[in-house]
Parts: sequence; C-alpha cells; structure tokens
Amino acid sequence: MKIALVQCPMFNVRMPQLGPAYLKSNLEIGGHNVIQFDFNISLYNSLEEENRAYWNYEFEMKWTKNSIDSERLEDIETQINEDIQFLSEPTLEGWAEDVIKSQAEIIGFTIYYSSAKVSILLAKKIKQLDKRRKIIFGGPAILSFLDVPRDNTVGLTMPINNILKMVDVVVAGEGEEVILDVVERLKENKTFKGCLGVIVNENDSLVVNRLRLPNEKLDLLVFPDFSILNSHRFTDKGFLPIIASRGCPNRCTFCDFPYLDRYKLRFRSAKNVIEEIKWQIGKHKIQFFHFNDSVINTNLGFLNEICELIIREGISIRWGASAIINAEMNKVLFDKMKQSGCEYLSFGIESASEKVLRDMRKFFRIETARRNMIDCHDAGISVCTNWIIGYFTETEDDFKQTLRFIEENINYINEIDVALFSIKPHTYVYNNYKKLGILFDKKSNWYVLNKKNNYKVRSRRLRKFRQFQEKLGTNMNNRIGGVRD
Ligand code: B12
Ligand code: SF4
Repeated sequence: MKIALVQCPMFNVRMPQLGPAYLKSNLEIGGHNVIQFDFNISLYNSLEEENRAYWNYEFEMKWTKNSIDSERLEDIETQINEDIQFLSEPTLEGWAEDVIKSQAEIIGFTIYYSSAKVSILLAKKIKQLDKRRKIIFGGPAILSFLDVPRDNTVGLTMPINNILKMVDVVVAGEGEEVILDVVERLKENKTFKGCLGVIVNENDSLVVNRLRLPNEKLDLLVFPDFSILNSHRFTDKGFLPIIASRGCPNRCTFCDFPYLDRYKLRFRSAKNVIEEIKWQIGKHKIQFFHFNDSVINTNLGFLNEICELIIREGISIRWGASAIINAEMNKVLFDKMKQSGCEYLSFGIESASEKVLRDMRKFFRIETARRNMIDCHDAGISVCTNWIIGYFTETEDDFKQTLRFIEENINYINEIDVALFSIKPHTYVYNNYKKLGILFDKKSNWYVLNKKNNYKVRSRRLRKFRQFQEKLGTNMNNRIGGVRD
C-alpha cells in the first residue's frame, strides 16, 4: 500500500526524526511504499528569523497552550490562528493537497505535545478533501494524552476523544510492529479487536485495546531510513540521530519518561550499532551522530564496547549524547570516548544541592558531578550541563548552592542550559502533588504552603540565573547538546 508519514510543526528542526525513519524502513521491508512529508522543517525554512523563534524552548507554550482539552475543535483552530499567525489557512490547505496528490491511502502522523494541534487541523483538511483516506496518529504524545496504568489497560481522555473525531486509528507506544499490523487490517478491512496498542472507532463503537509490549530484540529491527534527507533541508547539516538503547533505568521525579517507556531498559548489541553507523555513512556520507538514548552511560561495559569497536574499525565519526552523572566513570573511559569521536556530552545535573537532588531521586553526590565534568573536559569532550531552577523543594539557599557550584567549576563547563521547573502530567510530582504539599492558585500556578516557592519566587530565580549566565558569558541552547529534551 502507499503510506505517507507526516510530521507537523512544532518539533525539532535540526535533523530528521528517528521514530518515523524506523517506521519507514520497517514498512518498506513489509512491502509497502512510503513517502514522507516533514511540514515542520518546510514551514521553518520558509520563515524569516523572527518567526523561527517559535521553535525555541520559550515559545513551546504557543503550540501547546491548553493542550487539546477543549471539546470543540473550533477552539483549537482559534488558538492556533491567534498564536501562530504565520501558519496561514492556505499553507495548511497546500499541505493537505500535497498529501492527497501523493496518492497515499494511509497517512500516519507523528504526534508530540507540540505538534498535536496542527496535526489535528491538517487531518481535518485531509478528510475534507477525501474522507476515504485513512489517518493514523502515533508518537510519544499519544501515551501522554492517555491514562495507562501499570497493567497496560488504556483509559480514554478528552484529547484522545477529540483526536478520534478526526482520525481513524490511534496508536500508543512503539510503532514498528504495530504499524504493519494496522496497515494489514486496514487493507483487509478487518476488525481491530485484539490489535494491541490500538484505539479505533469501529462501527460507531470504540475498540480500546491494551498496550502492546515493546520490542525486546532491537537487533532485529531494520535500520532507520533517512532518505528524507534527499528532499528536506534540516538545520544541522551532516547530522543523524541514532539510538543504542530504549528506555531509561532512572526514575527522576520531574520526568514523564518512566511513564512513557515503562519497560526495562533494552539494548542493541554494540556490533549492530556499529553496523548501522557504517551503513548510514555509506548511504548519506554522514559524519556526525547524535545518540538519542535517554542516557548513554548507564551500562559502561556496553559504552566501552561501542567506543572500542569504532576505534578498532577505524570509523571516522564525531558524536554526542545525553549522560547521567555516574560515579563509575573515569578518565580512561572519557579518553576512550574522545578517541572514538565523542565531541559533547549533555549531563542532566539539575541542581547542586544534594538535598534537592535526593528529592528529585537523582542519587549522585555533587562531588561526583564535579569529577565527571573535570574528567570529561580534560579528555577534550565539551561539557553541556542542564539545570532545573525552582524545583518545589528548592530554597533560596539551594539555589545559591547551584550558582556557586557553576561559578566554581566554570572552567570545565562549555554550555549551560536552564529550564524552569514545571509539573508535567504523568510525573511522580504530578501524581503525588497533594501528598507533597503542592497547591495551585487561581491562575493554575503551583506553590508550596509556606509560599517560599511560588511563581514569583521561581521566576525571579530564573531571571537571576540568566543574569548570572550573561556575567559568565556561557552559551545557551545553541547546539544539539544543549537542547533540553
Ligand atoms: C533525542 C530527543 C530529542 C532530539 C531529537 C533528535 C532527532 N531528530 O531525533 C532533540 C534534542 C532535538 C529533541 C528536542 C526536543 N524534544 Co525531544 N526527545 C528526544 C528523546 C530523548 C528520544 C527520541 C527518540 O529518538 N526516541 C526513539 C524513537 C525510536 O522513538 P519515538 O520517536 O517515540 O518513535 C516511536 C513511537 O513513538 C512510534 N511512533 C512515532 N511516530 C509514529 C507515527 C505513527 C503513525 C505510529 C503508528 C507510531 C509512531 O513509533 C516509533 C518507533 O518505535 C525523547 C525521549 C525518548 N527517550 O524517547 C524526547 C522527547 C521525544 N522530546 C520531547 C520534547 C518535549 C522535546 C522538545 C519539544 C523539548 C523542548 N522543550 O524544547 C524539543 C523539540 C523542539 C525543538 N525546539 O527542538 C518529549 C515529547 C513529549 C511529548 N509527549 O510530546 C520527549 C518524549 C521527552 C519527554 N519525556 O518529555 N528531542
Ligand atoms: S530525566 Fe532523563 S535520566 Fe531522569 S528519568 Fe527522565 S529520561 Fe531518565
């Protein structure tokens, strides 16, 4: 069958998305013909600098405001029209026509929080032009919108009900296996009862299946297909994403990933990762790889093996990744990483107060963070650091400890990326906010009982942090390693 994979704004514009690249290669191995449309990057490339700012962290709210909770689809339209004025009606219509012209019978959208609304609007336009085209929504935000307890039963929510007004099939979780199943069922006009990971409106009644268990044998997946590079121009030229493991062993209280990927950490073999690197280089003449793993350094034996294979096989690449502070890391390993082409590591340190770190369930000592940073820096790898300001237990003194730590170690830090603490659905803090003593004011801003941490207090801290950064002259969010994910 002919299938179109669509990415709507807003998401990253630096390099192609990995998820759809996996879907494309797996669909093609299954005998289907896939075309990709990344309207996110094409819109971005068509804009003046001023509007491109809407892809910065600070503007994310413009795309996600009120989520998609409204019962009326017109409300979504109104909000996008008001907040994203450069996204005109004719642009959306043009995209819908392009998809229709491609003759794709099935159209799969990748949904993030930040791309959900525009995706709904585009799906509506496509259906207006031809309601026989089947539309599938998948991607990380589907699980975020759903309510899925640990037994993997699926609870519906307003956003998903809204999506189902416009869309034929909703898929939660990893897509490589399920998308083949869905396409087959659509082709054969079969029921979706028992199709794990899928929600559909079938003969006017909802079929809500449990989640499908994720793929454990990652080496069996076909390598992701980035032929989208031939038709789309991403901002970081010569970059490709790659992933060596799926899941995360950590349980940070502010992060929804323990909910989104609730299964045990799964690894590819180092050999399989190296084979892919060589294959992608051969295909795209790519030199730079960004590892999309939640953290690259949980299994140090595995990391060591990847580095050794790169060195032994004389593969000339440059790479970067996200990392945790890890007491087992030493200078020898950082040196080996550098020798294998590692150029930057982005460490989620978040706070220099050990009390706040414990509260966040980040179980490392701040001395270990210092040691990792020094070893990493001395090995010649850029040290990118991520910080969270205004965690709900952070006091003025904790905040000052963070500033002091950064100032003391500034010679080892190449980048500072800061985010204001926010309470995201499906995180430990969100699920336990009452027990943790968090309250909400009339504007839905959270505060703690003694009011020592409220919107005003933490915004002031963030301003102070920014001034402090300016004084230090450090970069902000200006390269892949510094982008918060
Ligand atoms: C690497 C990464 C990035 C990289 C992207 C590099 C690239 N081009 O690949 C960078 C650093 C650029 C990035 C940026 C951002 N990121 Co990011 N990122 C990740 C991360 C860590 C890995 C993504 C990945 O490759 N996963 C592996 C692939 C295989 O899985 P996948 O993408 O989920 O795709 C699978 C399924 O979702 C499904 N699927 C996907 N599409 C479809 C479509 C259909 C039809 C079907 C059936 C299935 C399906 O099948 C795929 C294959 O199994 C994830 C967290 C995580 N560990 O997944 C966050 C994550 C995707 N990022 C997130 C966010 C919020 C962002 C930012 C908006 C952050 C910000 N505030 O600035 C920005 C984007 C905006 C910008 N200005 O750049 C959120 C999305 C939350 C949500 N619910 O929508 C995540 C989940 C992290 C989190 N827990 O908050 N990110
Ligand atoms: S913040 Fe990073 S390390 Fe912590 S749970 Fe989320 S993905 Fe894992």
